[in-house]
Amino acid sequence: MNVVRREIVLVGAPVNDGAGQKGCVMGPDAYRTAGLGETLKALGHSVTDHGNVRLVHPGNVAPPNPVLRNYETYIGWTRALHAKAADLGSSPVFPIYLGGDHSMAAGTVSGQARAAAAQGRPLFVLWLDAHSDFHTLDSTASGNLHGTPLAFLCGLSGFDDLLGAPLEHPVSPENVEIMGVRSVDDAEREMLIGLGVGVSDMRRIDESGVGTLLTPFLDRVREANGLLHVSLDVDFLDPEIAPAVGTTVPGGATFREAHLVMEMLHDSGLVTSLDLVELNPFLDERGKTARLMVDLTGSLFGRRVFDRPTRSF
Ligand code: 6HN
Ligand code: MN
Ligand code: MN
Ligand code: MN
Repeated sequence: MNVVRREIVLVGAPVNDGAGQKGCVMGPDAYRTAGLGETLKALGHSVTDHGNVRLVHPGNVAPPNPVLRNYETYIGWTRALHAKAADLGSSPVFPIYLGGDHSMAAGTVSGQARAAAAQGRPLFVLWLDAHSDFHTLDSTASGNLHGTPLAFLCGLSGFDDLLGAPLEHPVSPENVEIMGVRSVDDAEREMLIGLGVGVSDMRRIDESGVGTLLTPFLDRVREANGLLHVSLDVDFLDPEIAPAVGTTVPGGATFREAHLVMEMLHDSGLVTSLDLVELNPFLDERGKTARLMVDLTGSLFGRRVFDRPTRSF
């Protein structure tokens, strides 16, 4: 089976203000250094690096909750990345957003959702993460805004400052699947259940296997003629294989579970945009995590051991 040649665009999003620790700002360059572009080209794709998106500071905006950290830069990054993603989503390219902490997804996914709506197609989101990132600006206790983007994207209230108006094209909660979670706060759990967001936590993955859980979601995307955005948080992976993240939680996806997800996503042909988030190169061990993330991206773009059966009987 031949790999479908994609026109890939790399977009750096050196966002760090949503995380509790410094270091994600170096993420985009770590992916470049680890050979992301070369890996994708070797698979037969074309790759163009658009460089890094620049933050446009929105000016003074009073935070609705005193616990929020760096509220104004969350607004600035969301607007800048929303505009970039809405633009890229309206062309036939495949954008890969190189983070940057997960707060960047408020911009990338809302921009992709705008572009999807313009094509009359629903956007589905696969959120691969140890956390659900489903806090509102009221419910967050840490004040770290990387814990909030998925609630914003699903249209929960209180986020109107981000784009300066209510979110026009929220992602429908039933079109979201969160996989790999093992750390959910009480307030998040109630909202996830109330809205019917799909959650495959690690316990379900242990019992059923990632493949069994992923298949029905991909079937739904296909039946709805949807577009699929994948948001891959480094902490989806077990910290033993991916230490370079500030929010490690034990018991994450194994090397093979993660590759199988990527391989199945590739074979589905449904994925149209990707975030690689939360890589903190300052915490890495000689580039190990950055290289694994590049490798996983390679699987998403068609790398396989054999491209056809070795025998016909
Ligand atoms: N991430 N639920 C915790 C909080 O601070 O709200 C952790 C959030 C982690 C966010 O990993 O992208
Ligand atoms: Mn996350
Ligand atoms: Mn996480
Ligand atoms: Mn939380």
